[in-house]
Amino acid sequence: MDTTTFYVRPGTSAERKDLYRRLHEKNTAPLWEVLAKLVTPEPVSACVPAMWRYDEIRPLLMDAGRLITAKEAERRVLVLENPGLRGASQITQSLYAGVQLVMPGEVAPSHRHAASAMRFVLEGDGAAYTAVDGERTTMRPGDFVLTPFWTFHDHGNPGEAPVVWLDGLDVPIVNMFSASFADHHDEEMQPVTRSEGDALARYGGGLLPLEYTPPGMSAPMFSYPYSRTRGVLDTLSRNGPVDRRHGVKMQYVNPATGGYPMPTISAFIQWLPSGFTGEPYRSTDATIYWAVEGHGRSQVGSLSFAWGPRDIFVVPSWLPVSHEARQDAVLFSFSDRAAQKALGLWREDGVQ
Ligand code: 1HN
Repeated sequence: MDTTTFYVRPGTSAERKDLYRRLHEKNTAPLWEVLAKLVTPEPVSACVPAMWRYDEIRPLLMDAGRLITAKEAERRVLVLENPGLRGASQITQSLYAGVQLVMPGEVAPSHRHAASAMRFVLEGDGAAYTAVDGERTTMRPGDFVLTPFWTFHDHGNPGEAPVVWLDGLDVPIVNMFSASFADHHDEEMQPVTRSEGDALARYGGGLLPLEYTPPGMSAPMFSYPYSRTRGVLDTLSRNGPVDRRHGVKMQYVNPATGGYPMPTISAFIQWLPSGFTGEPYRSTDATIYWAVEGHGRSQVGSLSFAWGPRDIFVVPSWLPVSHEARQDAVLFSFSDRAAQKALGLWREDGVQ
């Protein structure tokens, strides 16, 4: 099968060109001139493989910390711009990612928006929090934290050390549908109405409130603490199986539905044993990886990314990726798999 073209563009003539000019004047166009670009036999993406090294990004983020407050910026974030999508605030065609800093004593004011957001905490002394729906959640390194669709959220850092986390949002999806709404809370910090840990106990302990019916499409708990996640990986690293492509890979779950934590965003955590040399894999969900522990190397298409803790890299749709670990390693990742699966679009493929 020819995988480069699905349809060959016809030749042209003076008469055809004249028709195209007349079509253009009436806001119409010949499909046969663009069909090969519109319908490709395999995914074609402007998103390219790329890597951001934390030790290069962090000094820039700290400079931003001196030059602008979280309050003035609303959110003090360095957007991770895919080099193939510069200026679009996109790390992939469908997702936004950034690195956010909240300095000691700062508050990022309470707001809400149609976009769903996830955070993965990189550094901090365990004092900072995100407040969602009346409950504050402490942000510790490795924690996976949600701020689902239209929930008020503010961040605060009463600690002594800067807190930094990775933000992932479905902004490009929301804007593709022209479905963006946003507003501010009346107060800079939303009132606390539930004590910390309430949602985790209520929904995240293998139990649910009696005859619970999920009120929405997002997980009712907002935090997946790394201490728990790491414990799971630790047990499974001994019990296996270790997949030849993924190592020990688990997905974050909405405990009320068994589905993904939010309707558009899926997130994953995987453990790779020391010496692991994974086989290539590809899928239609372009994926952002975040190295949490250990050192390794990932082959993404023709590029090879050597990573260590807190480095970020992105794998475009349908490009083969394979991972190697020099020592026991943990990778966090997220993608739009939830949205693609809901629309019946998602595909994966082991690559020979
Ligand atoms: C946002 O609300 C946050 O709440 C971070 O921390 C990044 C990027 C685009 C739009 C909204 C936050 C964001 C964002």
